[in-house]
Amino acid sequence: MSRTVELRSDTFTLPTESMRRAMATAEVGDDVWDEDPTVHQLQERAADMVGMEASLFVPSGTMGNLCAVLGHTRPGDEVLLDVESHIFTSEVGGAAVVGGVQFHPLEAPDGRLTPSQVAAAVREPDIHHPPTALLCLENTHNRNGGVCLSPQQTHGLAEVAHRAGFPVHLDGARVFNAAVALGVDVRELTGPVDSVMFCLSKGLSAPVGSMVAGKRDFIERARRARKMLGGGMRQAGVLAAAGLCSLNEMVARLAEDHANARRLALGLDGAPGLHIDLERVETNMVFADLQSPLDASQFERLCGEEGVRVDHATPARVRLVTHRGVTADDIEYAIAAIRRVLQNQASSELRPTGTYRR
Ligand code: TLP
Repeated sequence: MSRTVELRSDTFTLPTESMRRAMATAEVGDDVWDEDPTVHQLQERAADMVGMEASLFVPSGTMGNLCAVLGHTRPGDEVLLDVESHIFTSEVGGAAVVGGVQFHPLEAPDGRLTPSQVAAAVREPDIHHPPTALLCLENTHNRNGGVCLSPQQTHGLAEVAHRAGFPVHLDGARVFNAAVALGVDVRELTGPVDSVMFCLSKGLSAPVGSMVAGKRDFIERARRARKMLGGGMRQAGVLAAAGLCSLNEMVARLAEDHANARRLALGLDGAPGLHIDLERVETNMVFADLQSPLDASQFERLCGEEGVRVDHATPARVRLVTHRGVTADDIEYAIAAIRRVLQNQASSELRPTGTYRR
């Protein structure tokens, strides 16, 4: 195999040389005792970047979202979110299991909830009802193709929640992708919400870790939740050092990943048996719908044989994600390989059924 182009996820990014150097020399302490200076530095820097009072370093985005929901709710509360959100589909129902909350999923066909939809879902105070206690948003929206919520849209949604008296948590695993794509300061996307989780370990290339940010008292509750979940790490400064490099060195370059995603989408546009909605390629993700008899798992396998790793999102949809480990040249290679897979499939479909094949 001449090369492998890894398009399954931006979670495959490897740490940079600068991260490895910073990790090797990081000053550390016991972070469960709140005595790790590098973790402190990361938490201050992260809070400042997203315009929040405080932040908390957590091992993963999943734990970060869970700490946030636990920090905002009590058992029996109801959480509004969209039906395709990562918290609802891909976090093993953790907030329901551990936090005893009830999810109230809303349909957002294009990945963006609307204020009127949220307003209509808020429960009236009534002895029969679980109290609506939290709205969760996602920016960029993973399962809807990496599309962005604008500052105005975020503001409009948050306003509904705040008027009804409950907070908003943003699953901003890729909120820096959104900020770069929209050309705004990330604070414009986090300013309207009460808490945000974002990942250091995706496009920002750190080996491990995510941040939860919000008001100081909320972060104290999230910190207790993190301890309960077993996420209290000891000399975590070794990891936080890489996270600082992510925030200081890796944000602006996300634009390259977006340009590569667009190049990939344009290069595949019109390929036989594949449909890509180019309008939805806003950041580093390309979702392609298969219109041939190939299902997504077969497509995934055939692309893998050509050295291009893609992931299936549904039985008829595949996801391709660009990141620092994928060059513009890799994109050209991937376009040619994927077109070859589709072309081979199209020609085999043309063969009459029941004929002898060597
Ligand atoms: N997403 C992963 C997979 O779980 C699908 C990926 O490869 O995209 N929020 C969003 C929007 C996410 O996309 C993810 C991870 C998370 C939260 C959870 O982060 P981790 O993987 O660090 O727990």
